[in-house]
Amino acid sequence: MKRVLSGIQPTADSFHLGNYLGAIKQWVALQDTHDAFYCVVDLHSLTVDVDPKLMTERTLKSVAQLIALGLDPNRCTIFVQSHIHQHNQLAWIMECLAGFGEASRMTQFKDKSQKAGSDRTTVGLFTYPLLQAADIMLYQANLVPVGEDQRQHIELTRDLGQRFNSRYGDTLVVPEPYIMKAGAKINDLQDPTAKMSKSAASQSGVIDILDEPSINIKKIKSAVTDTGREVTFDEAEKPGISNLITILSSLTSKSQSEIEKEFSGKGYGDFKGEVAQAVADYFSPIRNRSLELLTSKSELAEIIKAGAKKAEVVAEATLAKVYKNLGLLPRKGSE
Ligand code: AQP
Repeated sequence: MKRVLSGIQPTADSFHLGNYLGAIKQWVALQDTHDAFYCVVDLHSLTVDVDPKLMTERTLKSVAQLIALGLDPNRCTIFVQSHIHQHNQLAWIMECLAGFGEASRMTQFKDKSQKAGSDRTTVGLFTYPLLQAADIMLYQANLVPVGEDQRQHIELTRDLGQRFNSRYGDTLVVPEPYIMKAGAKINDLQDPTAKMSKSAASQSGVIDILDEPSINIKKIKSAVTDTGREVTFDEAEKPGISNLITILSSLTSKSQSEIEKEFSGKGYGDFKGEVAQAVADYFSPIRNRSLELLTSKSELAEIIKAGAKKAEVVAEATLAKVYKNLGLLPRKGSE
C-alpha cells in the first residue's frame, strides 16, 4: 500500500470549511486505499504566540474533530507531532540541506512575515517549511493531500528529497502533492478573493465547523456576492458566487452545471439559503460528535497514544537510515 501523510495545526478553536474541503475530506477517502498517517502539527503552531492552556485544549479538539469528520483510528494512524521527536531531528537535516535563498522564496513566509512585521516574525516561521518537509519524508509518504496554499511547500519537500538522494544515495521517498481541482482553495465569505483562514482579521467570512448551525447560516446568508443576479460559475467576474457554488457542489453530489441550472432565474437569495442549509445539515452531526468525543478525554488520549506508537516505528526507521547514509557515527550498542 502506498503511504499518505498530512497534518493540520491546532491554531484555532475549530477547523474551518476550507480545512475540511481542501484537505480533511481527502484524508478520509485516502484512509481506505493507503497506509495513512495524519498528525496534529502542534510544533508548527509554536511559530505564533502560544497560550499553553489553549494549546492543550485545541490539540484535543483537533483530534476529536478529525475523528468526527470521518478518520477512523483503526484505518489510519492519528498522532500528535510533538510526541515523535524524530520530526525535529530530521528537520535539522533539512535545514542543513536547504539554501537560504530557496527558503526565502516561500510565499507563505513572505505574506505572514509581512503581516506580522519583522519584530514579531520568528525564525520558526522561516524554517516552518523545512520542518514540514521532515514531517512528510520521515514517513516516506508517497502522497500529501493538502490545499492549494501548500503546493509550494510540497515542491520544496520534493527538491530536498531529490537533493538528499542524489548526494547520499536513495534514502527518502519523494512525495507527490494531492490537490483536488475543486475545493483546494475555499475563499473567505466576506473577501472572496482571499483564502478562508484561521488567522483572518475578521471571523465573519470564516465558517467554523464547530460553530452553532444558526451562526453559520447567518454568515452564509450575509456572504458578499457580486453584481448581477445569475447564479453562474465565473471566478474572475463572480468570485463570491463561484465560491458558494464550489462549497455547495463539494458538500452535495450536485455538479456546478446542475447548480447553475437549478438556480437559473431564481436570484442570489434562494441560492444562499440553499448553501446555508446544506452547510448546517452537513456539519451539525459532526459538531455534535466532536463535542461528545471531547467529554471522554481519556479515550482520546488512548487513541493519541496508540497513534504515536505506530508513528514512532516508521519515524525511527527513516531517521536511522538518514543518519547512516550521512555517515553519522552510530551510538555504541545501537547498530
Ligand atoms: N481556504 C482553504 N481552502 C482549502 N484548503 C485550505 N487549507 C487551509 N485553508 C484552506 C488546508 O487545510 C490544511 C490544514 O491547514 P493548516 O492548519 O495546517 O494551515 P493553514 O494552511 O495555515 O490554515 P489556515 O486556516 O490558513 O491558517 P492560518 O490562518 O494560520 O494560515 C492544509 O492542507 C491547507 O492547505
